[in-house]
Amino acid sequence: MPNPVAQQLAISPLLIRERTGSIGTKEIISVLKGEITALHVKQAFSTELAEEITANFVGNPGLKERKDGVPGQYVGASHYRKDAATYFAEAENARPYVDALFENLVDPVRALFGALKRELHNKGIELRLARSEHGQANVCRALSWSGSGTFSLNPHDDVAQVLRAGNDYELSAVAHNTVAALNFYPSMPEEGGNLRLWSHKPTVADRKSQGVETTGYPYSAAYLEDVPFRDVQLKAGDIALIDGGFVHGVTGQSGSGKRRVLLNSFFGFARPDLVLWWT
Ligand SMILES: O=C(O)CCC(=O)C(=O)O
Ligand SMILES: [Fe+2]
Repeated sequence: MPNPVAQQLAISPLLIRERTGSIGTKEIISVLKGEITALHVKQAFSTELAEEITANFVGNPGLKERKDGVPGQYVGASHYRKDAATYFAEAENARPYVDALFENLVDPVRALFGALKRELHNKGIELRLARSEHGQANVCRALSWSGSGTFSLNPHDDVAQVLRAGNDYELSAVAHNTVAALNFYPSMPEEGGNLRLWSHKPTVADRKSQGVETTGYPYSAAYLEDVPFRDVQLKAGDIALIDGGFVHGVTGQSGSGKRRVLLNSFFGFARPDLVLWWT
């Protein structure tokens, strides 16, 4: 007999655009508006730039091990599970190390931010870094996941952490709109490390049922068992921009040499005339 109270998980179609070249502001805005789920731009920045940023990450004096339950190393600050005072103070302290990722280089994340800022300004919309009395967000953070097994970064969504950010964060308003996650990939392993996107955008009730209401991390294999997914096959020099409300994760990595390094930022509409950017 069918159980009327059994939760039926909703399937949302994945609209993924993939191409080679340079990223454009119009397509960034279409992810921001929720018109497409993901944009994968291959060879979006040069191998030379990718290698220099990777070397600056590996040798960075601000490189740290994550201690918040997500296995990985990082440079910069993450708002995940932090109150605003802690996050913005960390962002201020980490700024010299984030800047050191791009020493003597043209920072491709800041270049994209600048181009988007001009395009939105023409539409009467302000784009700026999230801030508080304690400081301002950085343009990006750099990450290298170290989970082992099926996933090097477990399946999760990026909205729960924003929804749960609390009233002292101006960015919590973005949780009601698309939370866009922007990833630049300076280094990729020989095999694996792909970005897996599942056809599912969890609701608050879904998260509660999985015990991940405040984190959106991690969703179990059992929960995702019947959900269709697609893998975005990444190479160094690629950019992936996704609607972070869809469950996503990073597949296991193999190969002897290169590690997987990404530059990540989040952004979204806090108001119809304001887009905030943070990490
Ligand atoms: O490493 C990736 O490709 C995805 C990163 C991610 O999902 C995150 O930082 O929330
Ligand atoms: Fe994510």
